[in-house]
Amino acid sequence: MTRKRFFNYLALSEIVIRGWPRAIVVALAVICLTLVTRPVARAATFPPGFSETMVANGLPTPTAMDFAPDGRLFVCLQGGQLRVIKNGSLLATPFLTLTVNSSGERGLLGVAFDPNFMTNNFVYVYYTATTPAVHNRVSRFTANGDVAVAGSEFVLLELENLGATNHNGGAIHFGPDGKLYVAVGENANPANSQTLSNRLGKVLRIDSDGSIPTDNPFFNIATGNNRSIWALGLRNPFTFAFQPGTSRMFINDVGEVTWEEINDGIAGSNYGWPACEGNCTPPNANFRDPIFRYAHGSSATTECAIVGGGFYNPTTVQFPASYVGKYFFADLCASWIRVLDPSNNTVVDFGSGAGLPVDLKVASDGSLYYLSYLSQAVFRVQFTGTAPSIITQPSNQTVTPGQPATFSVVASGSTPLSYQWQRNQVNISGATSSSYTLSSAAFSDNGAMFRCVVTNSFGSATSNEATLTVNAPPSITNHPADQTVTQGQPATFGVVASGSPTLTFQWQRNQINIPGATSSSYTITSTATSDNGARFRCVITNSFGTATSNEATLIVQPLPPALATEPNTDIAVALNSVTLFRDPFPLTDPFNFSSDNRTRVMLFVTNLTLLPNEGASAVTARAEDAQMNVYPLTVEYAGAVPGFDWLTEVVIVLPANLPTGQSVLVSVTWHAQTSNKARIRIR
Ligand SMILES: [Ca+2]
Repeated sequence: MTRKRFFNYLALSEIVIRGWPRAIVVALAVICLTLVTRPVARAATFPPGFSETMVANGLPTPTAMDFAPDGRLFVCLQGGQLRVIKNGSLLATPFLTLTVNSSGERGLLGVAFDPNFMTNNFVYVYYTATTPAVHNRVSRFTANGDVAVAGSEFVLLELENLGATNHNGGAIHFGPDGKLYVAVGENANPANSQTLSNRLGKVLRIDSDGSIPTDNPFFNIATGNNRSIWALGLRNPFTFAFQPGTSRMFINDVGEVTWEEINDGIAGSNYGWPACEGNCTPPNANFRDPIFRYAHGSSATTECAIVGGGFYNPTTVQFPASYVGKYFFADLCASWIRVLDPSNNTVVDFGSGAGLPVDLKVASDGSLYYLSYLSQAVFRVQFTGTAPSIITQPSNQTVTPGQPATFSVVASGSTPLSYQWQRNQVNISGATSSSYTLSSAAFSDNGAMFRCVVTNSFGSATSNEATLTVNAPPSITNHPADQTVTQGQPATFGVVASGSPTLTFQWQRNQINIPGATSSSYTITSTATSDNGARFRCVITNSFGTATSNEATLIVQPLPPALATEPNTDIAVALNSVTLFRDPFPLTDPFNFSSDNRTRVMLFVTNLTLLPNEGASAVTARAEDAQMNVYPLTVEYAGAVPGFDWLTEVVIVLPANLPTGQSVLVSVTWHAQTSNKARIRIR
C-alpha cells in the first residue's frame, strides 16, 4: 500500500501513483529539478501591512529551525549540517555536521535548546544515525560559541531501527515542565502507532539527560524505554509547538490522503491513526479527534502536509494585538501560511507563496520566521503597517459667495488610504478624496467646519476642523412693505438682510437719512397727514458692501371731519343759519356774501386741516331731507378759523330746491372721509 511521504518532492512517483492531475505532477517535477541545483526566486504575499525579508539563503534541503535563547537561529539541513544564523547572517561554519542517513525523509530533522542553555550550552538534535543500523537518535551537544564542542555528543535516545525511509517525525521541544518532548513518525507502518511496544508513531517525554519521568502516562503500563511514550496514535508528527506561558501544546500530524490535523497535545491521548484520519467517523471515545483539520485538494491550492507550528506569544508583540495567542501553521505543498484561533478553532489565511515551507517560528521580537524548502532560505515576516497620521491639516478658507472653497489633507500611513470628509462632523456623501471642494459657497455656508477622516487597515486619523468663512456683502431678503394707516396710528417699516457681520442699518425718508433710525425696523409712533405719501427705505452696510432696500410708501388716512354740534344733540353749530332749531340769527341777517339771495350757512368742522394750497374745492357737502333725498351743496368757502387753527369753517350755499319747513342733515367730505351728519332747520 502506497502512503504519502512527507517529502513528496523527493519522491514524486508517489504523487503519480496517487493519480494527481498530470499538469500538477509536471509542475512539481520542474520545481524538484530546480531544487537540485539552485533556489527559486519567489515572493510571498501577506495581509496588508505585512512584509517579508530574506534573512539568509544557501540552506539546501532544510528541515527545521529554532531560536536559541540568545537569539541565534539554528537551521537543520537534511544532510546533517546544523547551521547558525547570527545577527542576520548565516555563519559559514556549521555548528555541527552529523553523519546521517538522508534517504527519503531521513536526516537531521530537529533541534532544541536546553531551558538552561544560557548556563549549560546544551543543544539537542534529532537525526537519523547510520550505525549500528539505521535509526533515529536524539543527542545532546555542548556549544562553544557558534560551534559544538568536539566529542561533546551525549546520546539521550536511540529509537527503533528503521524500515521505510519516510515518516520519521523529528520535532523536539522542551515543554514548560522542563521535559524534552520528541515527536516520532510511525515509519510507514501504521500498526506502530497503536502499540505501546515501540516508540514509533508517538510523542515521547524524557528528561534532559534521557531518563524517563515516572509521571509519564504509560509509565506503569509500558515497559523499558517505551515508558517514555506520552501520546500515541500519530502518523507523522513532523512538527509541534508549545504555547509560551501556558501548558498548551499543538501537534501537527501529517495525514495520508485525506486530512491534515492539528491536535491538542494532552498526556495519554490516542490520536486515532490508523483507525481514523481526521475525525473518527463515527466518533470513537478511545481516540482524540483533531481540534482542526483540513482536507487535501487538487487545485491551485493543493495541500498535502501540515508543517510549522508557532504560537504568537512573543516577548515583544510586533504584529497587531489581534494575533496574540493565535497559532501559525503552514502547508508544504500549497505554500500557504494560516492562523488558527485556539479560542474557537477557526482558521484564516495569512500568507501565500511561501515557497514550500517546512517550518515556521515566532521570534521573541515578534516577527514570524519561516523556512522555505524551495528558496533554501529563511524569511522573516514583520508587520510594517502603520495607521494613518495627518501630516498636513486642512486650513481655514475665506471666500465670497459663489466662489469655490477647497479643503485638503495630507496623511501618511500604509496604503491604501481612504478618505471621508465631514461637514460639521457629518459625512459628506461622495467626498472621499484627499481634498474636498465646495463648488459654490453661499453665505449660508459661513462658519461651516470641515474635517477629514483618513482610514486604512490599521486604524484611522481625524484631521483638525477647518472653518469656512464666506465674506458676503449685505443681501436683502425681505424688503419694507407699503403701509396704510389712519392718522395718529403708528407705522412700522422692517427689512431683513443677510451678510457677514456686522450689518449696520440706516433708514431714509424720501432718500434722506433719518437720524437715529439705525435698526432693522423703523417706527413712526403717531402718523400725521403730513406723513402721507412719504417714502421709506433702508441702507444696509457691512465691510464688504452696501444694499439699499426698495422704497415703501406710507399712506396716512386722515380722521373723518367732525361737524360741531350742540352739546348732546345733532344740531349743527352754525352761523347765519336759516331758522335753526334755536334760530339764533334772523333771516334778514345781512351776512350774505353775494347777490344771489341764497342762504349761506357757516359750519364749524374739526379734523379738517386743509393742506397747503387746499381751499373750498377740497371740500364737498350735501344735505339729506326726511325722505332721504340728497341735495349737493355748494361749498363756497373753507378755511381755518382765525385764532383757532384746529377749527375749520365751511360756508355752504343752500340750493333753491331745498324743502322748507323742516330740518335736513348736512355733512361734509374731505379726502374721501365724510363727517357726521348735523341737523339744520329750513324755515
Ligand atoms: Ca488523528
